[in-house]
Amino acid sequence: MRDTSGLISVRMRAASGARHLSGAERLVPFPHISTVIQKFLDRAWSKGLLPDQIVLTIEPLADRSVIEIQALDLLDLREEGVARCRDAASGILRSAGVAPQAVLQAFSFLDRGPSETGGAMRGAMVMNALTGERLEPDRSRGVRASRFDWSDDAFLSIAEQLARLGLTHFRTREALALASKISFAPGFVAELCWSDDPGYRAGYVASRPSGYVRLPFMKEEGASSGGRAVFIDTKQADISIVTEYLEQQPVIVNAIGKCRNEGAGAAALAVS
Ligand code: WAQ
Ligand code: MG
Repeated sequence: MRDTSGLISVRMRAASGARHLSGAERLVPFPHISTVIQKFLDRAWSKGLLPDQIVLTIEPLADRSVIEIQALDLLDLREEGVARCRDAASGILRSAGVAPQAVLQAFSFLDRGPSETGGAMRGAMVMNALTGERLEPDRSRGVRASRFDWSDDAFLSIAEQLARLGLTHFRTREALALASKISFAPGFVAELCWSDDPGYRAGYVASRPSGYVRLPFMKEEGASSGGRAVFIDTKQADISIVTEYLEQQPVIVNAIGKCRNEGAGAAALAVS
């Protein structure tokens, strides 16, 4: 049994006015905090957008027990073009049990910027998987998944496995840990995500049957829209239970799943 006592949640968010620019999460022992903070500050200033506020939160977990999970399997689906990537994503979401109408709603919100002001949100939309209704109480902020990280061993293994597939960007490693935590949420059905960073076009869909399916072109070059939609089965869990798990439950991803790639046209393999 790993000793997870004494872990500290370190979080960063950077904003310009009301606009969310970037954020990051770690769960580390005390001696690592200063290194983590330095990396977070580098990131907050590295985007070419000058934040006018950076909020750092350093919060010991106290006595809340930590759940250890295995990462989702990852499929790097080398589909070409936005239309084909989005078709593949929609198909996988529908196979996982998201109603077609809810899939369309999610794409339309992420395309126009899901926050009330039309920009990116700090957190995720939480949607009813059958109706597409948005459930999160604050539609500008969304629900931010927090208090999760890779274990040191799992981080080294996943970095190596992803590098074999040519996936060396920190975003992929972070998104896989985040999606893995989210996939254990009560009532979880599926997730859709792409970055709000105009220079980063890749995104993913995740579900228990498909694992994490990475798609290289979820939006056009230069588009600054993006975000996350988490689809839940409201018969199994209501929004308050889901939110509590996503925000509060400490999760360490201590084992990796299988990582592989497939060429264009192989979306059906993701769900078979
Ligand atoms: N919890 C909930 N939602 C979040 C969180 C979080 N911890 N962090 C970010 N979001 C939401 C928020 O609305 C952001 O605007 C949006 O997701 C995108 O965040 O395999 O980098 O950090 O290479 O820009 C996909 C990885 C990258 C594909 C996703 O997201 C790959 C990414 P970003
Ligand atoms: Mg971003």
